[in-house]
Amino acid sequence: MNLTETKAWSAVLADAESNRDFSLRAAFAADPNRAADMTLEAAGWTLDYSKNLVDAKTMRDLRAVADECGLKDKIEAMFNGEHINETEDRAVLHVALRALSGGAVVDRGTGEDVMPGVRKVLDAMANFADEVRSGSWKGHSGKPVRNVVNIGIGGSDLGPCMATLALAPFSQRNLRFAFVSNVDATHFAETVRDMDPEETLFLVASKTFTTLETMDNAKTAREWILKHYDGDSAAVAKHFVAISTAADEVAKFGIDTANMFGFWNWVGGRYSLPSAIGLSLMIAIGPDRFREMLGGYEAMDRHFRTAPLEKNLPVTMALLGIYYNNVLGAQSHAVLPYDQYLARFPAYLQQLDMESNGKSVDKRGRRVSWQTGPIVWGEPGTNGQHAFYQLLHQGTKLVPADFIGFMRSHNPIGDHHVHLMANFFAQTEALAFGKTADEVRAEGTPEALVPHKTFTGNRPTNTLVALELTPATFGALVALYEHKVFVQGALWDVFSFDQWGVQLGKVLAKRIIPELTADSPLAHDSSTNALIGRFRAANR
Ligand code: G6Q
Repeated sequence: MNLTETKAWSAVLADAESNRDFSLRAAFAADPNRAADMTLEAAGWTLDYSKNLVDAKTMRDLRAVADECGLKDKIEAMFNGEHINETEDRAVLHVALRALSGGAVVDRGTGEDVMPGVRKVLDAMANFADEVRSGSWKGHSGKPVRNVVNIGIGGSDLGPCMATLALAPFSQRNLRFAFVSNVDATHFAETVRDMDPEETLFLVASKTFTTLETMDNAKTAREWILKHYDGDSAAVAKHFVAISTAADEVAKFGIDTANMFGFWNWVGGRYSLPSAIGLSLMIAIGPDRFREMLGGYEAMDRHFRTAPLEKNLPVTMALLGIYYNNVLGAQSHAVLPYDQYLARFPAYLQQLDMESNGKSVDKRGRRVSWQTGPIVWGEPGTNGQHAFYQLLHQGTKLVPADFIGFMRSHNPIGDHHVHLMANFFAQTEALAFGKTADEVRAEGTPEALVPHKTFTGNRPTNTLVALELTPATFGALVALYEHKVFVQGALWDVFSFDQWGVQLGKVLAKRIIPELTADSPLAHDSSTNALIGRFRAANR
């Protein structure tokens, strides 16, 4: 059942109708407990959702929609290892990667408890990470590693890249971490430009080990190493490890499968940061901190699975998003972290959310008549304030936004953190309450300027705060968004764990590759033919 088929959905629509003139100013004035009543806690995080365009009744009705859609059962189906990724016939068990304090987690398709494998890989990663960190893992010429370069793309890049930056305060600073993803050779060339091959370790991260971009970059990296060592192929084993589910492909590439860290087809790429795909992060912060991160993930998983819907952070954020997306017509959702360490978090979320819920057929393959996933975007504060916040404050679009901040800074220098957080608090206040024309006039503003200086307010935000950005709060934050995406996909009745939409472009690119270097006649449309012709002419 999708959200529009529930009885409660008509109540939600009726709420929106009767709340047409909803005003955050009026709602806060009428109810001194609004903020307290609309604040939730879980896994080190506080969510204040009081600055949203909803009242208690709308929230109740939204929760009723979730109930009618069988959300609780759907959550259980995921945690219980059922094959909820039906189009690929797979379990969706990224939650098992961090279920370290519990017992067995069984893949219902194979009947296998996945936890022994999870623990085994985690231990192998820890041993390897310790060797690299201590300098006992040596390159082919006997030098310890100084540069760790992850080669991967999409889910095999965005998570570790984002997380290695996010947890930099906990990382071993004599090691340098870099991420090469783009098939554009510039990415590789510029990344290794100042690196000494003898001190460089490549982690080739690819679930399938067949991805074009990753294989191109990995081959180029291998050539770069071999060139340095005059073709001595024994160097490969010392400068390359693989992270993959495909041992045969890894062996074909020439990496010793003893240096391979496995994961499983029940881990989706964009959910794979807590698997071996997080090896670069583990090398950066060490196995203990990595386990603290998994603990944070697990705390949010437990909360998601057990907390009643009205106290449930991922569920609440998902329902609010649905209200804006499906009722009030918002097309996008902004994520605005007020922490430089989370600079790549919006990019990471773009994949998590848009690849999961950017679908337009329901689980039975019928075209949906309701909106699905929003466009997710954002930048770290305060940079965004000096760029696109104008539109957030005075534009014609409804853009619900999540503001994410920390009470304490890892770099308590001068007044920076006070200034940062003053902006953080000021923005959601300004967005919610605006400034009326009368208030502008009362400042003596000339009448002609009054409309330009008026702020309508009523622009909805969530505020998410934690004491500090730590491995645990970081893990909990990622899990919070994973589960938010899950809830939305469940109510939209789409398959959130496949990504068929990325295939067509890949297939067409494979067809065009030989055409770019040949002179054969072209049989595309006239636009594509002409563009390819231009490329051929420039590269003759
Ligand atoms: C993520 C997607 C996708 C995937 C990349 C890389 O959920 O499946 O982004 O992670 O295409 O795939 P490989 O890890 O197989 O190289």
